[in-house]
Amino acid sequence: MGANGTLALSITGSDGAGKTAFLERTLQMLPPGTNAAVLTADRQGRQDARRLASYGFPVRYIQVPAGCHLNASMVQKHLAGWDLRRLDLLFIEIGGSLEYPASYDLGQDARVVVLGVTESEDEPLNNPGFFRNAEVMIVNKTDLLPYVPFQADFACENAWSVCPELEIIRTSTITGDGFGEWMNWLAGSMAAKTFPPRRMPDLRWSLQRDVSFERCLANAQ
Ligand SMILES: Nc1nc2c(ncn2[C@@H]2O[C@H](COP(=O)(O)OP(=O)(O)OP(=O)(O)O)[C@@H](O)[C@H]2O)c(=O)[nH]1
Ligand SMILES: [Mg+2]
Repeated sequence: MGANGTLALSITGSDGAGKTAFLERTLQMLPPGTNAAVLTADRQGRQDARRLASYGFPVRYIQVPAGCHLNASMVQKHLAGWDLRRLDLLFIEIGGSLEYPASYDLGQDARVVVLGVTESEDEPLNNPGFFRNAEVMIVNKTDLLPYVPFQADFACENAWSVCPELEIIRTSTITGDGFGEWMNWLAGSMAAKTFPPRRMPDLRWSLQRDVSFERCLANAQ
């Protein structure tokens, strides 16, 4: 696993797509000794953070006030006190109720978008912000495919029309299907981060473009 770099991944997708369940299984499958941490961002409700905290990794909740967008300042503020030089992996779950334009830069290395098979195949066209600029799409809840009319191939075509380079992995957090492929992607991406040598997640450019957290909070009050 990465000994010299923090891989920061954002996890987006609609409400209920299975982002937290996906992260739970991922945390369970991480090789022993992996230093991982999780941020969960939402308007309200710490439930996801509580669920994720039971896997032995540090978890923090970012409450995004009404009228504010999640931004790199908020992420940075919630990293305070964590030794990022020792961190292999940072996951940022972005609640489905938060707007997520493709232009958002939270300082992450890669964007992962989760699409549940209980959603529409048109989701990539209806909500392109989640999919454009993403590296990986997780088609989740594949255990339900025999019971829902969802056409996975059609959803993939729609996603590729928005983001041609998108890598697509089909998973079920219930059966564990696809998690071998996902964990391989993760291991490869972590290994790629070991060169160049470990650096802090680069928030500089993101921070310059953000409205500051404090100003946003003040406006929201
Ligand atoms: N059948 C099935 N259900 C799943 C799967 N993954 C998640 N679920 C269920 O889908 C529901 C929503 O899962 P969550 O992980 O809370 O979804 P989320 O995307 O984190 O939702 P928000 O944080 O509210 O945006 C829960 O009841 C999960 O148990 C899956 O692979 N198969
Ligand atoms: Mg969640």
